[in-house]
Amino acid sequence: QRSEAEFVTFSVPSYACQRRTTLNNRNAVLTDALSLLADNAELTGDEGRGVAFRRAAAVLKALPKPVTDATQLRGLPCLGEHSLRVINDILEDGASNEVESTKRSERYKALKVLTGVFGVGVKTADRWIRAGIRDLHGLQDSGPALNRAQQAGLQHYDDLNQPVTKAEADAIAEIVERAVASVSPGAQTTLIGGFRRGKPTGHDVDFLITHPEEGREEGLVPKVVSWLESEGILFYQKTTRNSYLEGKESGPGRPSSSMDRFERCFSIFKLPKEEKRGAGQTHGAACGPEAGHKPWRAVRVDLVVSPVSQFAFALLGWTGSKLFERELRRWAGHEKAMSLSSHALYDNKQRRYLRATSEEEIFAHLGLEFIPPSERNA
Ligand code: DGT
Ligand code: MG
Repeated sequence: QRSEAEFVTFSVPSYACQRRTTLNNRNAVLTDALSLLADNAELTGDEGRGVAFRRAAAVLKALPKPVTDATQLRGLPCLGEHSLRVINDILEDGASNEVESTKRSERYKALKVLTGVFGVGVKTADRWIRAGIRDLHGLQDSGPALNRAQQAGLQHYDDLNQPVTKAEADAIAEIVERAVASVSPGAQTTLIGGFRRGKPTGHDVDFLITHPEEGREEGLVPKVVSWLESEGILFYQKTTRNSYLEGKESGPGRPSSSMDRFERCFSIFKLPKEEKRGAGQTHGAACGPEAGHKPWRAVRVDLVVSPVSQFAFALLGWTGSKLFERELRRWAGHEKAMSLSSHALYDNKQRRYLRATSEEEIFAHLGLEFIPPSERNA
């Protein structure tokens, strides 16, 4: 019989943005299970339940030690009945029936595969499944009209579902920096998203571009895109223009939730394969199974352009993790009566915008201790 006193008990604050969450997750078995249930909830349109599982997983990610006994979790925030049941099952039996049967379910598998196609969201996948399409072969054969993004996604499904490494992200950063420098000298490019948080891999590579002179960043995306196109680097791109000011004119003066209105480009790069990228040494006959294949690999790249006056907000908003962002906005709204977006911070009581030129200042406005990117891995 072990007594409770032998167990470490944990204590964590309830908002993820109040916690330091590194990539060193000591409870991956538990958080993987909860993340899978979150995925499943989101794939079936139950966003509320998805967030609940994500919050529970994030609490476990912040713990300094592996959980060995459910009594250690007493008093922890965000662990609802359902999450606790799953955690208990895994601690006691090594697995959760709910997680295992979800993983095996035809619907989950089909939703995972179909939403794994670039350009396919939950609604589209759901419609296809109801039409009897279960996998990529089904998709190819039965041929529902695919848009340009989805065609690109299907064509390079394997490439786009193979994690991007940090080395590949750095190679892409070099290309993007070269493009930006040639179309707008003085403009600055910052690696954002998961790679800024120190992740070793990602599903895409995200960049934030700005120019130190306000206004000079306007129209930058189309110029960068033309440069990349002339170099034959783009396989696919879709540019959306900045609509922040238009939104402000037609609507109320404050930023609306998480909707983003930056000039933005969703793209797929043709990244030369490593042996072609390196010091110029090619291996000739040693190319093996890759011989005769395309000499590049498809990588998803997101470019976002922000005016320098909004840069700190854009940087904070695009560094993630997604849950960390969501929690920042929830904290701002519920605890501070403020509205935070990737463009601005509005104080609802003072009825004014709070300026900031660094992430540190935004945390200070929000009454939060500064959390560096490497500790935002909630
Ligand atoms: P990854 O790419 O899967 O390794 O992980 P992340 O964290 O880079 O995730 P990603 O690339 O989907 O997005 C990067 C961050 O940018 C994410 O944490 C939240 C933010 N973000 C992504 N898409 C949007 C958007 O449409 N609007 C806003 N406001 N933020 C976004
Ligand atoms: Mg990313």
